[in-house]
Amino acid sequence: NDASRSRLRIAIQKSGRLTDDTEKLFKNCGIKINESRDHLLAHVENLPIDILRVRDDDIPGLVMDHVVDWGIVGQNVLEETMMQRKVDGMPTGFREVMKLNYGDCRLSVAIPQEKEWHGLADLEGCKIATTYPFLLKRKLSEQGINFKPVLLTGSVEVAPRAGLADAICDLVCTGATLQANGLREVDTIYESKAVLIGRDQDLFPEKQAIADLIIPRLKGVMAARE
Ligand code: PRT
Ligand code: ZN
Repeated sequence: NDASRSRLRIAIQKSGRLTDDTEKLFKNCGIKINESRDHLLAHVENLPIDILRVRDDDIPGLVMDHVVDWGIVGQNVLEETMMQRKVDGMPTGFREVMKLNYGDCRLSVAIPQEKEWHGLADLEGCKIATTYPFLLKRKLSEQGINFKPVLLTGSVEVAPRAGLADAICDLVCTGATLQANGLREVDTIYESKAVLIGRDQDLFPEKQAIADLIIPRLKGVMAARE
């Protein structure tokens, strides 16, 4: 239909750690989102842009399946989803439009405070709780280390205390969560920030024109905040 040809559709996180920074960035670029966060689809009034509010985990797939033109997501989620989709035989194509200057965090291995640590080889044969089994496996395989993934999508940091795992591999920002749970960070396996990605296909000319208008504004706003 007409809107799908002429309005640039961007998927952003509905509610979470990337939402405020994304909305602030858009606002500073003159992209005015008036609808509240409860609306799945928000029409930008002053520009031909539609904003789709979804869970961050769904964003890479929406771009790779060509359901939206652009998406903003953490590189951690992007990489993990890509590896999962390869295994599932699903499309994994996308283009990086630009890296963004927020959402910084690292995916780290942490172990109980009192445990000894000599290096990643200590993880051989261990149970490791994580939301990111593919990123963890990629890193540990490089070093020839075998482990048993324990998949948790939340409360990963309580797994060792609950007797579910020997170690965890989770996102860390300040380290306060690890500390509060008696864990210590011993190795960083991936560094992440938010990224703007687009579908791996040329946009319709009307949409390309919107992209060409927005990209310099995004770069300008980020440069001003450095
Ligand atoms: O509901 P939805 O699925 O959309 O959200 P979500 O709960 O899966 O994701 P959310 O909002 O927690 O995170 C979105 C993205 O923000 C992540 O994929 C990362 O790219 C990025 N990000 C940046 C972080 C953090 N910083 C972060 N600190 N994501 C998670 N955390 C967690 C961390 O795992 C720990 O449990 O925040 C907690 C506090 O961290 P500390 O170290 O500061 O204590
Ligand atoms: Zn999520």
